[in-house]
Order: sequence, then structure tokens, then C-alpha cells
Amino acid sequence: MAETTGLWGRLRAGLARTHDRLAERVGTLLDRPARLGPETLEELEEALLGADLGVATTGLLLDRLRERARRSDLEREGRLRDLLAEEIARILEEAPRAAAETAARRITLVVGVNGAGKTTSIAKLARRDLVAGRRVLLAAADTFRAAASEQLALWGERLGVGVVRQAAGSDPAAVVFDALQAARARGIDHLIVDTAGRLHTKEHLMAELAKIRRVVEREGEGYRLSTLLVLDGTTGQNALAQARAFLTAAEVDGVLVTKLDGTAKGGMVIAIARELGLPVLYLGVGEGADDLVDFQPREFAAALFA
Ligand SMILES: Nc1nc2c(ncn2[C@@H]2O[C@H](COP(=O)(O)OP(=O)(O)OP(=O)(O)O)[C@@H](O)[C@H]2O)c(=O)[nH]1
Ligand SMILES: [Mg+2]
Repeated sequence: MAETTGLWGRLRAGLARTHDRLAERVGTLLDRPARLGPETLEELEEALLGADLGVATTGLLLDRLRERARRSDLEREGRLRDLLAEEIARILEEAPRAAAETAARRITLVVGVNGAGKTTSIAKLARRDLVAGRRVLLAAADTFRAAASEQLALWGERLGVGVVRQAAGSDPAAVVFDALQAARARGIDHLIVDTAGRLHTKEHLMAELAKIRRVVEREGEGYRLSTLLVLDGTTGQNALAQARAFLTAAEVDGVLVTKLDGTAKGGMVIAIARELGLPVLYLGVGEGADDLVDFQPREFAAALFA
């Protein structure tokens, strides 16, 4: 499919490498009527592991297929491609889902390890707000490096969105304090906070986030706070381990997985959705401000195998 515009097109293009990896390994199997002989199962297992679904999720998926084969005549049910997409969608639908966003005014703290794609993802989220007609403001609370706040300021200029920043080395909580004053004064609907979010020490991160939370509690009346964890999709299963480490230090409400366009390991999203106990909210599928899609179980599963 050549379509690259629209959300489905973006998702398809973003998952092309993972899709191709799967197709490369089991392509000929996929279009045949589903017959689950031992050889098929073995090839399938290898392909799914290759796409980085991980051992646990791959095992679960194969179990589901076997179970289904016991109950019905798979050959008559259709192509393996469709059965796989359906079972993956089902597994994803059992995972935690995002609650409907009801708060009128929101603050999103964006956390994640170095280089995961936090700042770029913030630009993408801001773009969504703009398109939806919401007033958005960015806060450069990653004060650790001067370049970090410059990068955010650059995105702000490009998008036409305000960025609250202070000198490098200043207190991140003080930036959030300033940003909240500005947000209230300007009637901002969504304040997005870029944190350093590094896990150099767990205690340091916990202290920094706790301090920001206290500022939000004091100064953020009317704003609902949530924390978004950004994970680098190219690290595959490692992202899961990294996320677990993060969750010991930070309260997180949802996950955004980046760089899916640059990896054949997109299957890790399934493992993350299933094993982390947190809703996967968004997927990053490119470096541009529009390269963000909502995570939807059925669409995601379909894009892997379509
Ligand atoms: N291909 C691709 N590249 C991405 C995506 N998201 C981010 N990147 C790139 O990944 C690199 C790091 O992104 P940043 O947004 O700077 O990451 P960060 O987490 O803010 O990094 P630090 O501030 O250094 O911790 C940049 O080159 C981005 O363009 C994505 O979805 N796809
Ligand atoms: Mg950054």
C-alpha cells in the first residue's frame, strides 16, 4: 500500500520494517489457510521472536492459536494472517486501556531515559493540541543541558507554541512554577513539561519528580497532572526492562513508544502493552511533528500483518 497520509497510512509506514521482517520469515505461510503443524508453529515462533514480541507474549500467542485450533477448523476460518492479527488484537484489548480524557486542563510530565525521544514527542503532542484548537504551552524543565531547552525552544518556534525556560542548571521545579503561572495567566489548556528524566540515580529522579509534583499541587489548581513515559522502540525488549526500572522511581500513567519507523522490533509494543500494566497511548513513527499515532489494538495488529 503506497498510502502514507492519514493515521492508518502513517501507522502502516511506521511499522513497515516490522511488517517486512514478519513477512520475510513467514510470508508464504501467512496467505495459506491456517494449518498449525509443528513446522508452522516453529517458523511462526521464530518470526514472532524476531519481531521482538518477546518470549512470554510469543508463547501466549501460540497458545491462543493452538487453543483455537482445538475448538474449530482453522483452515476454514481463513488465512493465518487474519487469525494472527485477530489474536494479537485480542491480547492487546485485554491489556490496560487509556481512560477517556475528561479534564479540561492538563499538565503532562514527560519522562524517559536519555535520547528516548521525549522532546520530539512533546512537539508531536503540542501539534495535536494545536490541530484540535487547544491552547498549549511547553516547559523546558530539562535544565541539565543548555542544548535541551534550546531544542524545545526551536520546536516551539517552528510550531508557534510558547516555551517557558530558564538558564541551564536552574531548578526544574522552578521552571514548572513559572510555567504554571504563565499557563494560568494565558488560559492554557495543556502544559507539557520536558523533564531531564534521567535515571542516573533513582533517588535523584524520584526527588526531582516529587518536587515538581509538589509545585503542581500548590500552583496547578484546575489542572490535572499525568506522567507520560517515553520509550525508545528501537531498543526492543530492553525498553521493557528500562520501563520497569523507571516505574520503581516514578508514578506513570501511560506510555509513548518512539522510533517504530526505525526498527523491525515493533512487536515489543505488544509485550509492553501486556506486561507493563500501563496503557500504551501513542506511537512515534517518524521525526516530524505529525508522526504520532494513537495506539489502537485492532489497527496496530492489522498493520503488522496487512
Ligand atoms: N525515526 C524516528 N526518530 C525519532 C522519533 N522520535 C524521536 N526521534 C529522534 O530521536 C532522537 C532523540 O530524540 P529527542 O526527542 O531529542 O530525545 P530526548 O529523549 O528528548 O533526548 P534527551 O533530551 O537527550 O534525553 C532525535 O534525533 C529525534 O529526531 C521517531 O518516532 N522516529
Ligand atoms: Mg530532550
